[in-house]
Parts: sequence; structure tokens; C-alpha cells
Amino acid sequence: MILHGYYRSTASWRLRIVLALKGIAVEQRAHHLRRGEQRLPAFLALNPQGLLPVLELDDGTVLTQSLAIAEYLDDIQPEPPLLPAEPVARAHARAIAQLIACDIHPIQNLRVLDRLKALGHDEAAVRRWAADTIREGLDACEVLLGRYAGPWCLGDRPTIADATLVPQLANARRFGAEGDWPRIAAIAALAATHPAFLAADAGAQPDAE
Ligand SMILES: N[C@@H](CCC(=O)N[C@@H](CS)C(=O)NCC(=O)O)C(=O)O
Repeated sequence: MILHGYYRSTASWRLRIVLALKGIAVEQRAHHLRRGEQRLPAFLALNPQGLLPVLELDDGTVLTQSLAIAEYLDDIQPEPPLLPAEPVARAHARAIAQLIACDIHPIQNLRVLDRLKALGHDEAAVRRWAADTIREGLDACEVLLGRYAGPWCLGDRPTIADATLVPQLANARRFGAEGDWPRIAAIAALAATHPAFLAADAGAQPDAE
């Protein structure tokens, strides 16, 4: 399989974590977002949305949307599971992942920030937009996580929630979003010692700059 991604793309990073947790080897192909390679015809032929990541299967089937791809990987290789076993905990894990993937990340995504700049907002205002969006989302995430037993988001093993949360924290650092997030900080500290999270880290990728 080929994972089309970019070292700093947090949606690609989610999948790198999932692949590493499951021990699934893929070929990685980088598309430089800052150079606009996601808008080249060859990439648009894969994903007409012009968004990373894309997973290309061995038979040429193309999968898009990181959370859908993560569940596909869980379907083809159920161990270790990406979701807790208990139905309510499964819903909580999906909710944390969607809080980030649906309600934080798309609002501070590259194309949105570029559009704000095109509308005349200066660099400082655009960075503030991103920081405020991330801080507000992570404030809510911290409260929700406080309701669930750790040490990971949902119990004693990483799930799709952790695979989505940890990359988003890199965007928080990048845009200067800060908050009082002890539960999130403890998960980040745990991830910093976990081989799958270390292997998936942006800085560990061949295309890292
Ligand atoms: N909901 C999509 C989001 C994908 C996405 O926004 N990817 C970003 C990188 S993290 C991207 O390709 N951005 C390119 C752009 O904004 O032009 C997913 O989860 O796969």
C-alpha cells in the first residue's frame, strides 16, 4: 500500500500512528503542501479534494479521509484494536477524534488560512485565528477527557482518539495555542515514550524539513 502524505500533515500523521500501532508497513509518498503539490493534476486524480492523506491499496483502490482510512486499517487488521471494546467508550473515542478532525482541524487548515490571507487578513490575525480555534477546541477536549479513565484518552491503550489528539498538539505548538490541559499533557508525555508515536512523529519522517 502507498500512503500519500506529508510530514507535517496532521491528518497523515494520524494514519502513521495507526499503521505503526498495527505494525503495517506501507510505502510513503510525500506531497509538499507548502509548494501546492496537493493541487497538481496527478494528485487530484487520486483525491479530487486536493487533501492529504490518501491510501492507495495494492489493487489501485484509493481511500480518502483519515478517520475512514483508520477504520479500514482496523477492519483489515483488528489487532491491536483502534477502539475500546465497550460501546459507550467506543462512542467517546470516536467523539474525541471527531472533535479534533471535524471541529478543530478543518477550521485551521492550510487552505482556510490561505483564504483568510487572500481576504486581506495579515499574518498575525491569521495565526490568532488558528490559535484561538485550537485553544477553544482543546479546552473542551480537556474537559471531556477528564471524564474518562486514563492514562490514554480512553483507558490503558491508545485508540483513534490518541492518534488524532497527539498530531493536533503539534499544530497547537506551531500556532502558539496554550491552555491548562493537564490530562492532555499527560497523554502527550505518554505518547512521547511510545514507539509507534515516536516512529510516526513529523520529525522522524524522510521528508521532514
Ligand atoms: N478531513 C480530512 C482532512 C484532510 C486535510 O485537511 N489534510 C490537509 C493536511 S493535514 C491538507 O491536505 N491540506 C491541504 C490544503 O489545505 O490545501 C482528513 O481527515 O483526511
